[in-house]
Amino acid sequence: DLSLFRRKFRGSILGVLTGDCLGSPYENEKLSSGSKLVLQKSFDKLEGPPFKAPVMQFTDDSAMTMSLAESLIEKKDLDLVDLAKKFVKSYYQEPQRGYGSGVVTVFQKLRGSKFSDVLLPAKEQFHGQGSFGNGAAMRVAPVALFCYNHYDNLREFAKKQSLITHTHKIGVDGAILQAIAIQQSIHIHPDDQLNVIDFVDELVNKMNFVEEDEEGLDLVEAQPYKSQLNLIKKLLQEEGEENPIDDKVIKNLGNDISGLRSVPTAIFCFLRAQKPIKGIKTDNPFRRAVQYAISLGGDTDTIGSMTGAIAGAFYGEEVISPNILQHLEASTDFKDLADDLFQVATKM
Ligand code: 8NA
Ligand code: MG
Ligand code: MG
Ligand code: MG
Repeated sequence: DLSLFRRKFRGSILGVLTGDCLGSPYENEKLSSGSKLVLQKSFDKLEGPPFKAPVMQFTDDSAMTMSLAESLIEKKDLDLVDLAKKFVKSYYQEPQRGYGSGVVTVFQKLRGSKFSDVLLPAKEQFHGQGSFGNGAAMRVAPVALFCYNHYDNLREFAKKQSLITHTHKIGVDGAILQAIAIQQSIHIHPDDQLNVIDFVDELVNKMNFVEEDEEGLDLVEAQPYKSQLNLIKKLLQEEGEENPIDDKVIKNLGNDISGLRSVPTAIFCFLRAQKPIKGIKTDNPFRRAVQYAISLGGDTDTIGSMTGAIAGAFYGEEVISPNILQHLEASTDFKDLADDLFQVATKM
């Protein structure tokens, strides 16, 4: 059913934008119960009757997603030199979009070396360790969509697009995991009852191979994402509506700028929001997921955005309030990008 896939493509890309724009005002906060109420009210207001207000700006998460989508559409393939050029061009046009402090060095070196080796600057980050930030994961949605019917390509493309900025195993595997989660969501019909434990088990199986395939650095945990996914399962089995243990979720899964302590959190938020969550008053499961992700605090724009990408891919665009979209910067451009990506991906 192609029209369902088209709606899922739009849902995922607009999900990136929604979580980013709505999450960024809370970046680095630990939300008190008062702030959580403010968050609830701001969602209510945005969803309600149209009103005049300046649009909410997107940040690096959506900017880099846009570059990746544009490159895939234009080249009908993953072209790392073109992608590096698009990332750099977009950064220098709008450097104020809240980029990570490390990644800016990569952009400077890429431009300074005239893109002679697009993989070198990222390798030099953090004394040769590479970045473990969530920056490669936060932008990966277009790869998941482009490769929605080709699992091997998805793994390879998710990894390669990471290497322009993130070479640390944690940074790369976070992007692969986020791409796989989006792809799984695309292939489940939104009217079917989602078995959240099966969803995680499938991720565990796939990440088992991903993490086995690669030589680890000196990580305490040999398969750290697999461990976090097993924690997700435990938390899902423990949590009831009356007992959302936010502190426990934050402590176990994390809410920071590293891939390891943000990608699994986004997946958890999507799955947890299948059921009501105390303090989050909405019947809309997409909103519930994104609002919950933001309410956990920390890297709110990025975790909100990654949650939105997965949830949007599952439910499709109709679950995202058009009233909210009207308040988001460039939302029609992002919708058009999703359509162009759909055109290209369905011809592959
Ligand atoms: P990045 O590659 O610059 O990584 C982000 C940060 O993580 C770096 O600045 C370092 O502090 C730290 N880091 C990453 N790898 C290592 C390492 N190997 N050793 C020591 N420290 C390391 O940026 P990114 O593209 O991964 O972006 C990640 C996040 O930063 C995103 O949320 C993005 O929006 C951005 N950001 C976050 C904040 C925030 O404070 N939450 C603020 C502005 C921007
Ligand atoms: Mg951001
Ligand atoms: Mg930011
Ligand atoms: Mg962020």
